[in-house]
Amino acid sequence: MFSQIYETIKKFDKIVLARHVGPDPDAMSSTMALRDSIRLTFPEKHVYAIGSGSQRFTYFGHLDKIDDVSDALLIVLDTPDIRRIDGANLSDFEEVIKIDHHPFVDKFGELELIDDTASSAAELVLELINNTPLVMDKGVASKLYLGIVSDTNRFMFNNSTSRTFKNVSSLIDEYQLNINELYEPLYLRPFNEVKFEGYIGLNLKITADGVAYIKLPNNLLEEFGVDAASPGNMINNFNFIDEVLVWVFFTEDVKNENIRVSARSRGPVINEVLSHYNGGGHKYASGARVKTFSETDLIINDLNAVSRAFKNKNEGDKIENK
Ligand SMILES: [Mn+2]
Repeated sequence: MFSQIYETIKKFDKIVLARHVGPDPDAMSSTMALRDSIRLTFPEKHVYAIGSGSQRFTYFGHLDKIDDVSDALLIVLDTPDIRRIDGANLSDFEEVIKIDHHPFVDKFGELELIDDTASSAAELVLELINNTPLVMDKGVASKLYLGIVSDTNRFMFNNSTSRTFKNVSSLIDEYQLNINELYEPLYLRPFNEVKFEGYIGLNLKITADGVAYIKLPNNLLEEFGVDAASPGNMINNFNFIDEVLVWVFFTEDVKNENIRVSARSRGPVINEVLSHYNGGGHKYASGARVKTFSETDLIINDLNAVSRAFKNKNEGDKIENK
């Protein structure tokens, strides 16, 4: 698969890289790093990383604009479903490649490198570069490192395996990465975000089934001077709360006229629940979008049900093991 992808990249003069809407560091990292690597390998090619920009991720580099995509190859990264591709219309392209680590949703590429045991799309790009003549430099290596760190939540999620550690170890070694320097742009944040996180901690509600939730209307975001993406970016900081198995933030997004749903779990599988609400993602880290806050009560109910089932099963297992 690696060499097939490489051969296809080699064939095209114009290459566009896209990722999912509402980008996260892995989406940014994997597209920007692969773009830079293709440019380093084939300086004569025209390579573009597209999608809506985000002020938070400028340290990954600049996004590109392209109007005419005729005869171009599209590479979609970190995105399992067609409807979440940001800024690219599949039928406009000559050929499409998918590189992804989410559970399979839509088939849309002639070539699809899908591995949901990989920690991140960045890790797959790293392996693609390592197994083909594609070129890496310190800039590419730094970007990939940040994508992996972010999608594994600093190697805490169970998608970090010995494979991830081996990949990262050789990356640090070979490119002499100063990882402390790299963390600063990724994790530095303004004080108002910390205060907002404090507000969430003070106001989370926890159901009898171990589901923690909070509804965050726009006026609250304005009061704290944060945006609709902020809660989703701090949700991993609410892991390992004794009383909580599943936690979910509902954030009003006035720009897109919907409610962003971000959910995490440390046991119950939650992506199936969210797939019923225009969402999806990983087993223990998923998101969705709904139209109104009233729909969020249905999501809480459904999450209660999977959390309850998980608890009951665990209790059952414990009794059987006695
Ligand atoms: Mn990812």
